[in-house]
Amino acid sequence: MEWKSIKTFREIRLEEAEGIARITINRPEVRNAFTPTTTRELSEAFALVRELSRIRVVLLTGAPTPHLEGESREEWLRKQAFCSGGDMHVKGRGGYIDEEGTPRLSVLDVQMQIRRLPKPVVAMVNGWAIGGGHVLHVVCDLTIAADNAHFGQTGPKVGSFDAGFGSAYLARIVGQKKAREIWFMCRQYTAEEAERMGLVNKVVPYDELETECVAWARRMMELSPLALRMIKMGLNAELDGQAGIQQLAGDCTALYYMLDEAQEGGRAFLEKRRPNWEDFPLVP
Ligand code: 2NE
Repeated sequence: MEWKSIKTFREIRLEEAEGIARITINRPEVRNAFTPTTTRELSEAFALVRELSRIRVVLLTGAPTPHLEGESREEWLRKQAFCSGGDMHVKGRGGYIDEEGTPRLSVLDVQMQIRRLPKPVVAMVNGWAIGGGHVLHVVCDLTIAADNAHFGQTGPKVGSFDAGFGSAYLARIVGQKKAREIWFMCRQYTAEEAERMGLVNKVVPYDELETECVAWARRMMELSPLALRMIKMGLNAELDGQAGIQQLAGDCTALYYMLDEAQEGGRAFLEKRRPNWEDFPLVP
């Protein structure tokens, strides 16, 4: 893939190729932990890819560390990270402190954006997916993991937790007992274990990760974008209460506006006449 930058950021990269966007958290020196700057940039990137109609699928991943001299492949693989959650260096009272000194938990907004994005988002998990980084892959529509990846929550060990999507939605994926184990024990799980519990869709060798994700993206791009969008919103609506129904209903309204029946209502108002619904019989 010939990835081309869409926009330059400080802590992430946003690129595109052949209708696929690739968003990369680019802080490999701290296992791709996020700061308020990272989450602000992620929000901007997801907003941008939402607007770009040529983008049909989004991949989310972490930047690799450079190879150090004398470092074996195993040592290097062990370091690679998708995301290790909030940056503990900037965690203060009330959240993660931004450059102006304001505490923020804006990763929750990023989670919501991923769930609401009307396009599939694939977590391309190239290593550690830990803490808030684990939650990021959980909220993606699909997860493809490299065989070096490890998964887990650390919150109760480091003075944090995510009782929202990070717990409740996790339980919908792996079941209540397993979700409670993941949070109450704070253990790490291999990619193989994660696949067995339904937490990831597929595990592949590290070197094949991007090829596999691109193949999945291309497969989805052969299918109806609107059908995928409505399925995503329907799957969310079942879990998200009235907010989920509102999202699905919004998409239904957009579809309704494309019908002559809806046009007739608007036209009749502007022409100061009664609308004529006779031409639009309901199908059974
Ligand atoms: C990810 C993990 C398991 C990797 O272990 P290892 O042994 O491969 O690396 P190491 O030596 O721990 O880390 C390498 C460097 O990255 C930094 C470390 O401090 C270290 O820096 P140096 O000593 O080389 O200078 N680093 C790694 N993760 C970091 C982080 N999250 N923040 C700042 N620096 C980090 C291992 O590193 C690990 O367990 N990391 C911590 C994971 C964690 O507890 N994350 C926060 C969870 S809470 C959260 O994310 C959250 C939430 O619960 C609710 C809402 C929002 C966020």
